[in-house]
Amino acid sequence: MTIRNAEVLVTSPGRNFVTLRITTEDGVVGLGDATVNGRELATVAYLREHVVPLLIGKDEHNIEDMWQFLYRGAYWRRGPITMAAIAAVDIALWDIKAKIANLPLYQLLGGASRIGALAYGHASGSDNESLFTSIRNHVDEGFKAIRVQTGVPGLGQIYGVATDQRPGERYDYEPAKRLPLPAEENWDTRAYLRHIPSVFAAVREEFGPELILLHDGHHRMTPNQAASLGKSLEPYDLFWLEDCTPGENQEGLRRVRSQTTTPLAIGEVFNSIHDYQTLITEQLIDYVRSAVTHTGGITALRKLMDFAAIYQIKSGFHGPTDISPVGQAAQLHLGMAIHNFGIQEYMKHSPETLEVFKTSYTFTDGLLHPGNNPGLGVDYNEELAKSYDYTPAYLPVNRLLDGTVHDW
Ligand code: CS2
Ligand code: MG
Repeated sequence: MTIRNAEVLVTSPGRNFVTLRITTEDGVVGLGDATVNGRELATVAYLREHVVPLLIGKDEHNIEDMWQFLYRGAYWRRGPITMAAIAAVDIALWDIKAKIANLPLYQLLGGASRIGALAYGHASGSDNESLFTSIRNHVDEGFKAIRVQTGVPGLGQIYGVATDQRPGERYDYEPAKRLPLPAEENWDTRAYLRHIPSVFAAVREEFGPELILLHDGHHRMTPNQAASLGKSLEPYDLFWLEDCTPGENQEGLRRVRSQTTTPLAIGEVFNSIHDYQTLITEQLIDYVRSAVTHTGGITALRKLMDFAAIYQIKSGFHGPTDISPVGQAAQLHLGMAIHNFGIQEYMKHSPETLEVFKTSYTFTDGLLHPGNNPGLGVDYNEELAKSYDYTPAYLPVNRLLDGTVHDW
């Protein structure tokens, strides 16, 4: 059997998504996610101009060969756009292989290693009161694990803080704004470092010791600042402190690791197993944050997790709304099968998005399950998708109070 057709589908139900649809000569369809937030059209062009012509007539069963062909054959390796394009092909081919086998994908990846995947949701508030409301909303929805982001006195809009929610209201935060230019946000790390420990003290006071809490430093601290925050958060028993310092400086984590026992998670902006070499072999992190879409697909992420398993490092796959339901389903299937699963990020997609992408995954008592439909279990409503035109959107840019550009 061979690949008869491959199409790059772009839609924007609330936010932009790029999906690759591969069809075999027998009409079996596979979907893959190639969404890179704020740079969507780059993967569209890479796929349409440089990858789709290479797929037609190829044997859809040879997933590893296809992966190597697209990675080594490109000569120019790695990077977010290349690896998202390869990921889209890889995910679609695994979807096809599982559909041909008439099995849910996790069965092909080794079967279920657990009854479900522990998931964490996003809670935020401009102050502690509104944060508590957001946390209660998530607890009421069944979340056992919650990421806490909060406003910082003196600073305006910052990362991860959605409009304050009323009781029962959905956390709705889309950082990529549909504007002609990136919005600029202000940042002051010292104000943040003074404020955050008091927030976790208040949350533990209000919700007790058992609720699983996570926090995202979003790449904003120096290694020494990250070490100091990690230490000051130790009394509040966080599941992890994420992206505490830019991960490109892998050695920088040695400083953090030597100063605190707060678990560390990194990797959502990484694109390759090579980005983790020092972090994993020196056990400088506890969780791999890569998303299947940005790391070359299921084939590559599974190898990364096998490497991490040797060092008892677990998964914490990146799952915000800019990972499409196709990408989320793919990493959920992988998360069900691998032994060293840690936790899955679950920022719920909008009702509009879930009308275009019909998913089979379920969320019960804090656990996600991919469902048992053949393949990924995601269908794409093309008619509806066509009604949502692509709309340029940018992630914000961050500036320190003196105007210096800083990590957003
Ligand atoms: C974040 C993301 O979910 C997370 O952990 O770091 O929301 C990130 O900001 C977005 O994916 C950027 O597109
Ligand atoms: Mg993050």
